[in-house]
Amino acid sequence: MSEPSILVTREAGFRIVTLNRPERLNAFNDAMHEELRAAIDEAEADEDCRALLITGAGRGFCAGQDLSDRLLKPGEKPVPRESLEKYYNPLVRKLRALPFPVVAAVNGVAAGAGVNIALACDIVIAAQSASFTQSFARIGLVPDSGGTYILPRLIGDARARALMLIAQQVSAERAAEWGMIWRCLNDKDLMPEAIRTCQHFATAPTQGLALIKRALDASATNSLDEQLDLERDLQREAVMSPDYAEGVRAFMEKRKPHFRGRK
Ligand code: T3D
Repeated sequence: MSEPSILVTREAGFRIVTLNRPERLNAFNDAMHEELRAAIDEAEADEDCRALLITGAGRGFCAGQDLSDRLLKPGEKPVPRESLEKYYNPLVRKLRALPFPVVAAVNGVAAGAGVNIALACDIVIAAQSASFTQSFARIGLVPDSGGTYILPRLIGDARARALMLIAQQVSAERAAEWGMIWRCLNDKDLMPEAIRTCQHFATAPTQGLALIKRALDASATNSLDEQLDLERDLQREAVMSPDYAEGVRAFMEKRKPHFRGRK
């Protein structure tokens, strides 16, 4: 039997999903997409799951689409590819909409869709040896998986435009300096810190965090007026949650809160 392309570890309150095609720097083929989708759907269906950690096996995080699946034989005509519609777009939409935080622990090289999938996660932490390459222009493609939307919003148009048109590699350190990712850490500190972050989320007010994700996602296109209305609506929901009541009670009693999470 062949190795699974996705490994899932269940921890208390969160799951670790490892992209597992290290010989291809964890590039996506259809089977890996299917397995990742199933792993994320299962995490979403489990009310005890309050955070997801995505990382890669071996020296890479993810090299985007497996190009060996795209090699045409001499004389063969290109065929339309539905990979964005079928896999990459639903994946990015799902990561943004999950009702709990998603942490990307970028352990090594990330290229193509691999970069933009990491950037679609809520918290991106990278090892010092990791790098990010919008490699699409090297092979005549357009950056996808939300990259042309998310990257300029993170680092501004000038840097995003150059990175995408020149397809130059960016080190994890530079990415952190530019605000493209949350943190760059020594390689040995990456997984412990990513796990600590998920452990924090595993006891956090998850429903409130899900509302924060919704507010931030909407802010990219809303006017201030629309955003104020949205904050009002989301806050109305948050105020009614048992976690808010518990948060206030714990604050007044000077103790740690016991949040219910997704239940
Ligand atoms: O068609 C559609 O569905 C459209 C959708 C597209 C979405 C996309 O993601 S397009 C972008 C695809 N990805 C790339 O263009 C990146 C290709 N990879 C690279 O540029 C480099 O490998 C890296 C910059 C990521 C890393 O370079 P380096 O020097 O550290 O490693 P390497 O030696 O190039 O790669 C190591 C092995 O992984 C190597 O195999 P080998 O020679 O040891 O047998 C290499 O061929 C393999 N590999 C790396 N990336 C891919 C890959 N094999 C297949 N597909 C890959 N994307």
